[in-house]
Amino acid sequence: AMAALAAMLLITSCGGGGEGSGGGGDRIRVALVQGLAGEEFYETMACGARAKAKELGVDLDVQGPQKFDPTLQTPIVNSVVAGAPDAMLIAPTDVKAMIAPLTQAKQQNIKIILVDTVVEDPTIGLSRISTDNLKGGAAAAEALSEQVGGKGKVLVISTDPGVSTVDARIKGFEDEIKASHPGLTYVGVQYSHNDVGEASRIMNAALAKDADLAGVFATNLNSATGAGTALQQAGKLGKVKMVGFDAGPAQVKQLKDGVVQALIAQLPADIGAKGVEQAVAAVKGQEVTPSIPTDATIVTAANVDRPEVQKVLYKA
Ligand code: T6T
Repeated sequence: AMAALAAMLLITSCGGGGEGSGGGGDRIRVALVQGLAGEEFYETMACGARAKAKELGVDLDVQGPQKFDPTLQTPIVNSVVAGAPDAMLIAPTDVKAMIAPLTQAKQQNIKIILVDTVVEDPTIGLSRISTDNLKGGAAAAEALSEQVGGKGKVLVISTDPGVSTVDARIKGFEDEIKASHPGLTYVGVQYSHNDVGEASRIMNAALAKDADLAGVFATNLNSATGAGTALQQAGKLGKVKMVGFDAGPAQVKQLKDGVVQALIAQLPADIGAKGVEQAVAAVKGQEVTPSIPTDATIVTAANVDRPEVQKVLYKA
C-alpha cells in the first residue's frame, strides 16, 4: 500500500509514472536540479527529462528551489551531491554563485550537464543545452520594433543580473536596437527579482514616468506575467506594445487577449530530454556534445492556433 501511495504522489502533470527512485542497483541515477520548482518552463523541462529517462531506463530525481535564488539552490545541490548520483542536470541560478557548489559536485565525479542557464566557469558542464538566447533577444527587439512602427521609447523588464539566459536576451535586444532600429529610444532594463508583483510595479512606475512609452520586452515568464497584468489594468492595451520570452498558459492568454503581441517560445521539454541523453552518454563514457542549441519560435495571435505552434506552448 505504501508503494502504491508513493507511486500516486509521484504522478505528475505530464502524465508519466513519475521518476523511478526505487530502481535496481545498477541503473544509472540522474538528478535534475531546476532553476525554480513548480514553474511552467522548468516543469515542462522535467516532463521531457522524465520521458527520456523512462525510455532509456535510468532513474531520475527532480528537485528545485522555491525561488530562483542561488542561496536556495545551493543546499539542494549539496544534498544531491551527498546522494552521489551518476549525473546531475542543472539550471544554475547565478553565473558566479553556483560555481563553488558545482565544483564540489565535479570533484565527486558527478557528471554535470547544464540545462538552460550556465555558469561563468567554462570547465563546468560537459554539455550545455539551451536556446540561443542572444538570438532570441534580437528577435524580440525586431518583433517589438515592428509592433511600434520602428519608433518610440522601449523598456526591458528582467529578473536579476547574473542569470545567463536573461542577460543574453537583454544583450541581444540591446545590440539589435543599436544596430538596426535608430528610431527606438532604449530607456533601459529594470529587475523584478523574478517576482510577478515586482514586475507589475515596475511596469506601472514606467507608465507613470514615461506617458509616451511605446513598448516593453519582458525577458521571462514571471516578468511577462507581471508586466502584462499591469498593462491590462492600466488600460494600455494596444497603446503600449509588449513582447515576452516564454509561452506558458498565462502568456498565451495575454496574447489572445491582445495584451502581448509576440512571445518567444523555447523548447524546455527538448532541453530536458537532450540533457538526459547527454548525461547517460557521459556516464557510459561515450561521446558528449559540448554545446547543443535548441530552437525558439515566435508566437503571435496570427499563428498561435496552428498545430505546429500549439506543440511548443508550455504545459500548465
Ligand atoms: O525563461 C525561462 C528560463 O529560460 C530562464 O532561465 C529563467 O526563466 C524561465 O524559467 C521562465 O520563467
